[in-house]
Amino acid sequence: MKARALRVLGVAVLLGLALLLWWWDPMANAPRRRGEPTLPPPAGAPAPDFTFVPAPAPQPQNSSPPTAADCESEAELDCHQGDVYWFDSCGRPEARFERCGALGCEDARCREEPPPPVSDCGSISAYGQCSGNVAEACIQGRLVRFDCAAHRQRCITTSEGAACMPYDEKNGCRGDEPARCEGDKLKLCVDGVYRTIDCAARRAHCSERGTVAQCEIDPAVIYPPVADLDSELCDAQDNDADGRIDEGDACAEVPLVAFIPEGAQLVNHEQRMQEDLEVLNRVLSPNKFRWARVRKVQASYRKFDPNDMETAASYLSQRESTFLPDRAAPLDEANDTRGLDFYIPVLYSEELKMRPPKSGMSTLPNARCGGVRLTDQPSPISGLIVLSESRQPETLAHEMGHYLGLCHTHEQLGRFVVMGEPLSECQLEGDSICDTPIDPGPPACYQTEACVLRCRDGARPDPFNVMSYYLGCRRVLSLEQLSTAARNLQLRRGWFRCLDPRGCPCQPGRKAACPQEMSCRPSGAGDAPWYCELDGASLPGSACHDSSQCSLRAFCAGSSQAVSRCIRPCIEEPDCSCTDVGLPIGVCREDLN
Ligand SMILES: [Ca+2]
Ligand SMILES: [Ca+2]
Repeated sequence: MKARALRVLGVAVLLGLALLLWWWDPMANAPRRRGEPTLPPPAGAPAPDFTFVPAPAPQPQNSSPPTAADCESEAELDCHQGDVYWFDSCGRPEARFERCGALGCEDARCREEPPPPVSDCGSISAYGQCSGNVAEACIQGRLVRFDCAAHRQRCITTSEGAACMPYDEKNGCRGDEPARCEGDKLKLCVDGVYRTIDCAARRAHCSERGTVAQCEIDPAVIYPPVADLDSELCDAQDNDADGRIDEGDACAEVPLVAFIPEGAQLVNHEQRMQEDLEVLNRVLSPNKFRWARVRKVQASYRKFDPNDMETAASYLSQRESTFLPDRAAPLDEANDTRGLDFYIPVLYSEELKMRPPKSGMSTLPNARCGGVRLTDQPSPISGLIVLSESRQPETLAHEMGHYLGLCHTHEQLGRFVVMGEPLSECQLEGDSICDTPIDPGPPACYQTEACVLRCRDGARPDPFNVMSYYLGCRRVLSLEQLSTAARNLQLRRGWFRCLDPRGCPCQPGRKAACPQEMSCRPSGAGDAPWYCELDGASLPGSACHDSSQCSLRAFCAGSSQAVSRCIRPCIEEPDCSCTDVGLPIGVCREDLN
């Protein structure tokens, strides 16, 4: 039953691959990659002149720290050691601007009054709410108001709660706009910005019924089989049906590396780090995590800008790894200098540069949570968890949930799913996890007393779930959440060595040429080497712009007569008949039209 559930989940992942770059119509003008020679057609080739369209040239992800060369002096005012200070644009404190005394400093100003008592938060939670363009949230027991308009921003209720966000003339939205179709593209308002999902990339079309718009499967399409999961996961279940639970090294300890910015003011840090770890190990048991290393990083990470997430994830994911010791910054000679062959980076910042402030953030594995892909954009392999000083003891466990592919329990994932996929009802709503109760979210529910919720529509969410936003109550994951996390941990372990694609050469004709959810792709024309790269959102047979969009073993190739498509190299499997299109390898005829 469990294997079947996992298979269904796998199908959800793979069918959920869709894609689309909203500014580009793939059928109209699939661009050719620059400078690639056209191969001569062999005699009898049905579609001559095919050439590869590789993903952007493989290169190690950013392995040097962002430079501090262009730090501008007196870029902004912010709090520092209880007073207001000038900071340069790299986040380093400079001269004191104002002394705040006993009242202390908040949001770049001296506080005018003593903080209100805990009860002043009333029904407003840490999730917060927007009152016009004022964001209100309960931060560490105090009601905090941010006038977004004063910073020329708007207040948007995101999946992380009320947040000040920049105006976006082109793609901004409020959140209550219904989804709609534009040709084969589905337009959704996600966290205040329109997002486009290309139904065609999922071999589906966009369908509007009344006020509901969604991608809908084309019944004629036969999907390539989904690779079965056959290995043991650390989830308290017997995944490979050999009568033993979590055998072998399924539950091997997971190394965490803590990164501490130079000069960071972290109160009681060592003790809090141990507390973070203890809660993490309780919540994700039987998985075990340990602090493998603690490393210093540049001071600019003291106040973490969420816009830097991808760059920081790339750098910190490789900083302590085996394969880049010479290219990464020199390791500390006095300590173990050998790289780790897998770890999860955790950055301890003083605060996240968001209004209202958040206690942590994390990247998702291949842009998925609950098995559902949330964007068509290719996703990097690297990932990062960032924690701030305002975190709760369970924040690391919550962010680890995201890092291992779990959404909030109040998420609405159904809108990203392709209708007609073989999914159960419960996978089409909420967090796409069947054993977590429907959660309308903190704006619709409040705690009448500690951890007792009352929701407007009578729903009964679990306030104890770590992936909820009911702070102060969170302490468990459901069994299915645990399985999803364990599976994503296994995926991330597999991907890790391919952080540098050149560390991941592959042979395209082999069935399991790459770690799961990665595909073997050409780095250029002719006999250029092939490397394993993370799957994108496009199914085999759909139009593509470059190989980073393709999935299920496919790469992107096209010719002067045929639009570029995601095409699989042929191997023996039921839905693939080999044909020669003049590439160095045979391809599946089924993917050509
Ligand atoms: Ca087993
Ligand atoms: Ca297991």
